[in-house]
Amino acid sequence: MQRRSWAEPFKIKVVEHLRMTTRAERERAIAGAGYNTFLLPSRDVYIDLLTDSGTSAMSDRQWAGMMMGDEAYAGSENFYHLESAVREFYGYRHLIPTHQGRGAEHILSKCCIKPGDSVPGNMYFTTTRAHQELAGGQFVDVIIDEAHDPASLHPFKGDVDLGKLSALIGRVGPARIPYLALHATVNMAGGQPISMANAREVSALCRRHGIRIFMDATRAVENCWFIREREPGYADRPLADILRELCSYTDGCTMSGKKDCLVNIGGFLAVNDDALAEQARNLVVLFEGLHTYGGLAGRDMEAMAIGIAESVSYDHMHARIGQVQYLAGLLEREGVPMVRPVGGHGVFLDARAFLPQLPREQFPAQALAAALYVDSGVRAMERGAVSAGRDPQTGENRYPRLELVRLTIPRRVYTQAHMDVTAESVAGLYQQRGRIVGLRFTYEPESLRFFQARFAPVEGDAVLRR
Ligand code: PLI
Repeated sequence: MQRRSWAEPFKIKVVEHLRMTTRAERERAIAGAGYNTFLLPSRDVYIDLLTDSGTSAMSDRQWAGMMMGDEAYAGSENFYHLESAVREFYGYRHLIPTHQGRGAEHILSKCCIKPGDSVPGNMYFTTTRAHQELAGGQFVDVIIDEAHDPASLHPFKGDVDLGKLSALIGRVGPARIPYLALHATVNMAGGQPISMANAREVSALCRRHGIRIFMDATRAVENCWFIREREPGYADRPLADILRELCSYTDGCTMSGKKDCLVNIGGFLAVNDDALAEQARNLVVLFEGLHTYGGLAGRDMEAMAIGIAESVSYDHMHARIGQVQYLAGLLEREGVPMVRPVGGHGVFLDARAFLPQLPREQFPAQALAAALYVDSGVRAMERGAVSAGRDPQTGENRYPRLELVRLTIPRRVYTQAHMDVTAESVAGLYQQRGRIVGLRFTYEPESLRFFQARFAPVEGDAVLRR
């Protein structure tokens, strides 16, 4: 069969110059950043794969929409545009804008969680769990076991384990479970999707017990692309239809608009319940801003409304996930260990298999991310024990089974050649993996420590020996 390449459904109108650095400059920069890629100034970064959050390139239509910002304090026209986009594409009745996803998580947690409650979810996310714990709740992981195994080829590794959920309901009783947090796709598992069948079954189980479901819809459209590709009965359905069906099994969502919605800032809470919406509006005015802007400028809401409509385009999503799969394919050919199947928003390197010589206490994923930066100026992110933090009860480090380095692909930003350079650097490091040195903490912040922690090599003064 003749090979047909995929390509982006856009062309480039504006370019942003990047600074190339030498290895000596990068060695100084990473030491200055305490071997934490979050602390690197972006001017020292060549290809920035730290995150896909807020790093998308907006379209000309979105930029035109920015000019239509109605910056009224109350009742901005752009709020109504966003409200109708959320109603049309996600199907929820009430929209409460927030400055970004964690603002929505904060308000939802405060509205619903009482001290001592259990909050089940298909794997934790850092900010989500932090807000659940801040409200006095305890996160309980109910994802299927396959999600914790980087080598499992399960097509929907984000699925909820109904047995684990039922056992929790039996143990604590439904009255102590304010809601289930359903992530679509599951970031910390490697961008793994949930299946529609699982969402349907989880919804039936929760409804039987009167437990609400709130979806983390941050990358739900990416999830819908996987449902279309992998789940029988969805191959010919528009992504917009699949999204509406997925949302119909839930009672609302928190959203970081900085991912699927293709904006640089913004988020929202959306719910169906009138009383909960009223409670949330009362809180949003305390923490974010008036309920018709939630900390956003009118122009930001307009860009998000347009971005939502663009995000459900099949051609957009096919190219977006196609680029992630392209990078994964290059690495796979070189035998680089990674989470499989490849997820929606990035390639997640399996740092334990990459660096078997480093014990968990030396944070292999943190060390690998730092070494990658030194080698090529590619910035990635640790998603392992540093991100997992300490158990609030025991104070001990949490060591999740997954110790990953995330190469996260911003939407509509980098070219295939950037992916080639990234793959060459990762593959080269894999061949010289014996030169990578473990790290120890020199400063450990109390909450969400991965953002600001500082480290030093456990021996010598380099994370990547020459
Ligand atoms: O960064 P925020 O506050 O807009 O959103 C928080 C957030 C919530 N849920 C999920 C699944 C996320 O991935 C998420 C943020 N993610 C970041 C920043 C990331 O780099 O993945």
